[in-house]
Amino acid sequence: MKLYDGGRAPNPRRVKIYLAEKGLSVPLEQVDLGKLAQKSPAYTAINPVQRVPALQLDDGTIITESIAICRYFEALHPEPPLFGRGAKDSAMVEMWERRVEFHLLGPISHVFRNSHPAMKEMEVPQVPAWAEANKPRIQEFLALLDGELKDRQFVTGDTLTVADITGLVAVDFMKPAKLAVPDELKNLKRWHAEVSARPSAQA
Ligand SMILES: N[C@@H](CCC(=O)N[C@@H](CS)C(=O)NCC(=O)O)C(=O)O
Repeated sequence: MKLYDGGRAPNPRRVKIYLAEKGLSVPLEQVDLGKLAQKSPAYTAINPVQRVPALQLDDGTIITESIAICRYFEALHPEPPLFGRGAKDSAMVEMWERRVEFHLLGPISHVFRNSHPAMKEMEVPQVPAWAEANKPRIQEFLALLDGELKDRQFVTGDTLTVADITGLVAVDFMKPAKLAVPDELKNLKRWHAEVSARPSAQA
């Protein structure tokens, strides 16, 4: 088995943090995004969508999409549960993971990909206006999340889940996207400091 990784890229980082939280280790193979290796014929044969991460199983099966990869490991290693336990809890984790992915990580990525000069060859065409359009959406969702975190330690309750992992990666990705969390969002800052202090955050 091996995981096709992309250095500091946010999506493979979600999987690496997840694996660290589970205490699992998987051999990594680097795909050099700086050299557009994800677009090479060799990698396109692995993932026709030309994105990382991708997990290759020993029988040759390829699983892509960060959450699909995490779910594969969750089924094999259910403890500690990072996708919730039981019908209601699992639905809440899924709901929050998708909210964080679609309303935070996605928009931050749009800003980064459409405004950063280093992304010129990867995001074709770059649309600076789309970067600008996403900025207020990010701030709106951060404020919403800050309100939720007033009474909860983690995004969905009192234990860490994949929703926190996606959230951590998203907030850390704000730095290269040249975005900042406003100082008044104290609950969000407290949560971010706490999740960042976990050894898994080093991934
Ligand atoms: N929905 C995918 C997103 C994967 C993705 O966008 N990966 C980025 C790195 S964070 C990538 O490979 N980008 C290369 C490109 O855009 O050419 C997931 O959840 O894994």
